[in-house]
Amino acid sequence: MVDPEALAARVLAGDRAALARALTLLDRDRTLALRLDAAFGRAGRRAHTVGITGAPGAGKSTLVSALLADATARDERTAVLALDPVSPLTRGAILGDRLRMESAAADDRVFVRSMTADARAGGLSAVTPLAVRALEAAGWPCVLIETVGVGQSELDVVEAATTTLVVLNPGWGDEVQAVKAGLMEVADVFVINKADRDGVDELQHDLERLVAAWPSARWRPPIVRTVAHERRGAAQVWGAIRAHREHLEASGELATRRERFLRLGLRALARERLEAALTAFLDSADGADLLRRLGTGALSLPEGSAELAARAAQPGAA
Ligand SMILES: Nc1nc2c(ncn2[C@@H]2O[C@H](COP(=O)(O)OP(=O)(O)OP(=O)(O)O)[C@@H](O)[C@H]2O)c(=O)[nH]1
Ligand SMILES: [Mg+2]
Repeated sequence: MVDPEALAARVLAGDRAALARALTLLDRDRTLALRLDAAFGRAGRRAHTVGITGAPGAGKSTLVSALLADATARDERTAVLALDPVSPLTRGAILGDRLRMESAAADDRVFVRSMTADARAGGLSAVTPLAVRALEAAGWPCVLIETVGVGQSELDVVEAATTTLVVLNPGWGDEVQAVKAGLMEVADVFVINKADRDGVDELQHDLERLVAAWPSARWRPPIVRTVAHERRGAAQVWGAIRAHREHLEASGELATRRERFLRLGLRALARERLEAALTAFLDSADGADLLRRLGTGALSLPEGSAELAARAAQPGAA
């Protein structure tokens, strides 16, 4: 049996092993996770979270490694959360990333953790805020969040970050325009990675045109060029992150970003509760009655679903 208060106290004291354990338990034992989170929330600590998104293979993990190296050289502490949606197709590649990044984690100024959750069930959306709050409680001032894949739930997660980096590559053809379109909206900083390749100026030009067309009141995302595997441009990316942070503080938007993050957590955890309540109601005698009335045609599907929603949400339902 894990004592949540004792574990939370160790996390708050900066014990790395306790933090690793708490993160493992988050997705395995949601009841315990919620008790840990209550203790973490009371501590009131905050981190700057940096979401890193982009098409598969854009160089997100390599960029994270470069950012870690640059931060450590300045003696800054940085945590990394690598989020893997459960997908049998990508398992191999993700494992490779994990091993590469975790080799950097021998340094006590770095904490790297990958977490897996079923994105289809919205698991990623619930795990992310809980994990970020655990890292904040442990005193990590900055958390880099890398997601794999560009599905809606991954985008939600990244969008809940304080600053979102969108990683692009030169020479992308029309086939990726659709992906790019989904990513553009969430960008606070554009990173042109693989700037050692042809087509950098063209991509920069396209991005500049895109940004110029945005409403003038809106933050203009800086465009930074990187060659991540050579660590080129990492310092400039940190500079852009700092500039965005200063903008958020000066404009008062920092509070809005925090609220966006908390909303994500609230919705994801509430959705889990509602799902559980729906299942419990359908499995009860009242649920069987509802299904029977639906089966005989006494009730339509819209009527049945309205009744289900209303009755499952009642305290003490089922
Ligand atoms: N030429 C060049 N190659 C790079 C650069 N950055 C990364 N790569 C290579 O691009 C490949 C993909 O890099 P990753 O960092 O795994 O990309 P990712 O975006 O994390 O990929 P997923 O996690 O699978 O979505 C690797 O072979 C890297 O070595 C760069 O700046 N220039
Ligand atoms: Mg990766």
